[in-house]
Amino acid sequence: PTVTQSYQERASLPKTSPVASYLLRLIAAKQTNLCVSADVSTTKELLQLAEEVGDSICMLKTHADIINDFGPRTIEGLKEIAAKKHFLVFEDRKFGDIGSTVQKQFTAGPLQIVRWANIINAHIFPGPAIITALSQAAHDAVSLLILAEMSSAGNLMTGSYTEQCVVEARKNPEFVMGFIAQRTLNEKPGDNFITMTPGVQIGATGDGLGQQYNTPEKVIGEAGTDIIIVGRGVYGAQDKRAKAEEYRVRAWKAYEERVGS
Ligand code: 5IU
Repeated sequence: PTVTQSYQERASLPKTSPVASYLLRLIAAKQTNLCVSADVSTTKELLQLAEEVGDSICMLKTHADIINDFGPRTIEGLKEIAAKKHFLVFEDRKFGDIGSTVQKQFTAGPLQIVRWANIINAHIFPGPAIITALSQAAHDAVSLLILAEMSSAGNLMTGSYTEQCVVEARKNPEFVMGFIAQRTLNEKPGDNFITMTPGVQIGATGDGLGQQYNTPEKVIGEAGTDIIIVGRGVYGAQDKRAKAEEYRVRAWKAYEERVGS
């Protein structure tokens, strides 16, 4: 299965979504399986962080709705830095409503997510039409992650719920690039979903508000996931560039050891 295959090999497997293929090639070229979660509150901080860590990441994760002054300047700035530094932008909006409403949340309002995000995510608790609705409102350069597991203590996304996420993903491999989960969910031959894992920090076990942390070695090496998502571990550091590099090197080494390269 995919845990022993390189990112490069996986990029050209059949039924891989176009955005997934692009991301896998980008990861291989930049040698980074690190995504930084930019949970900052102003456009200035967001763009500064993107510049600082841009060379070390394959993806920047945003929460556009926590940026006080989010607007055209944020969008243009993000797009420019992402193009210059070669990373994708993932808006962690976690859609979770009926199809008609998520289409509006995705394309309209003050955030206009469809205009700037390469990757979005959704819960499937409203039923599978959420996937169809988002895919209809999207264009070719957008791909979806299904929220299959969470990192927070006592969360309810387990067992048959998680399994159902995989079932729905397999029905839509052109649009669904993978999962947010704590372990790889590629179980059947032919599965080539990308798993991205939040709840990663070196030297901390939690945040006192439910968050639970693992190390890059644990999630990439042992749990077989593809990308670590790190927020406070990076943006909370004095030297964010150096910290991002530290996470990149550790997560990349864990990947190389896992695939045996
Ligand atoms: N995030 C999680 N856990 C999850 C999901 C999303 O932490 O299961 I789904 C988000 C929340 C935050 C980032 O934006 O990932 C992690 O930030 P820290 O590394 O600062 O804990």
